[in-house]
Amino acid sequence: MEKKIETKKIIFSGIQPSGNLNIGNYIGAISQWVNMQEKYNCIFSVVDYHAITVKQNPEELRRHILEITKIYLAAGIDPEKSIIFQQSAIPAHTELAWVLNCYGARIADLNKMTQFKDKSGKNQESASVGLYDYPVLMAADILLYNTEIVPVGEDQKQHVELARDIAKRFNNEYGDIFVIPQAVIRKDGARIMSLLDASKKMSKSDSNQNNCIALLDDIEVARKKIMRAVTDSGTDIEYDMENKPALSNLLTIYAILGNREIPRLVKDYRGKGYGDFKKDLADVVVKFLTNFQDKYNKISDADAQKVLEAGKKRAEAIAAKKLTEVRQAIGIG
Ligand code: AQP
Repeated sequence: MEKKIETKKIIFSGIQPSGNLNIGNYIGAISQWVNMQEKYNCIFSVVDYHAITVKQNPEELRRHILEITKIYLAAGIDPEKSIIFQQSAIPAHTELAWVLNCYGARIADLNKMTQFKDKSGKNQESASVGLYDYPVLMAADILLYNTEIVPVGEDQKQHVELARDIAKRFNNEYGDIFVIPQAVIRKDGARIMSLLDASKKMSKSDSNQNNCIALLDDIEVARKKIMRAVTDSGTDIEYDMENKPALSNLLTIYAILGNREIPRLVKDYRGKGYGDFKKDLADVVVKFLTNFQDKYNKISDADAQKVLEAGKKRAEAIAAKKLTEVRQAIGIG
C-alpha cells in the first residue's frame, strides 16, 4: 500500500529593523513563532527592504539587523529548525515584487491600505513610493516560499489579505503558481497598545519611546515606564476594552508575560488599587526582560552573522525556484 507522506505546512513572517523591538512585537509576532517551530517549516526574515520605506540612519539600521537576529535567537527561534535570513540578501524578493507590481497589484488595492495612511499621515504626497508599495513587497516575501500561514499581529492582517488577492489574480491568469496564504493572529495580545495612549498601538518607531517597553530596555527604565503608564478613570481592576482600554491593555501584558489568565488576575486584584496592580505588573515585566536579556547577552554579533549566512543559503534555493516558475509563466524565463 502506498504510504502517504505528510509534509509540514510552511510559515513565513518577518520584522522590520526600523527601531527597538518591543513587547508588542514580541507578544503579537515572535512569541507565536516559537511555538510553531515543531509543527511547521518556519522561515523568519529580517525585512530590511521594508525598513527603508522610511528614512533610516545607516549605522542604526546595520545595528538593528543584527539586534533583531539576536532577538529571534534569544526568544527561542532555533536556526537548526527554522530558516532565519536577511531579506535584502535575496534579490528574488524585489524581483518578484516588481513582477507583482505589474501583474496582480492594483492602485485601488494600495489606496485602501490603512498602514500607509497612518504612516504617511498628512504628508502623503511626499511619502516615498516604497512606503506606498510596501504591501506588494510583503506579498512577494510571502509568496516566494509557498507559504501557507503568516503569523502576525492584527495590524498586518490587511497586508496578508492583499497578498492573497494578488496570488489569486496571478494564478487565475497563469496557472497554479502561488500557494494562497492565510494570516494567523493570536486571540489575546494581537494588538498591544501604547502605554501613554491606549488608542494607539505600541510601535517600535514611535518617536516617544515612553510609549513602549523595548525588549532591550534598561530594567529600571522599563519599571518606570510601567509605573507611569496611563490608566483609566475609576479604581477597580477590570477588563473592559471599551470603557477601560488602558487598563485592559496592561492586564493583557500582565497575563501574557506573567503566564496568568485575565479573569484570574481580575479576581486577585479585587479590592486593590491601580498602584498595587502596576507595581506587580512592573515586577512581571522586569522578570521577563531580565530573563530575556540574559539569553540575548550570550549571543554575539558573529553568531548572528553566521545564522544569517546559513539562512540565506537555505532560503535562496527555495526563492530561486519560485522566481523561475514565475518568469517562465509570464514569458521572460
Ligand atoms: N503593538 C503591537 N501588538 C501586537 N503585535 C504587533 N506587531 C507590531 N506592533 C504590534 C507585530 O509585530 C510584527 C512587526 O512587524 P513590522 O516590523 O513589519 O512592522 P509593524 O507591524 O509596523 O510594527 P511596528 O512595531 O509598529 O513597527 P514600525 O514602527 O516600524 O512600523 C508584525 O507581525 C506586527 O503585526
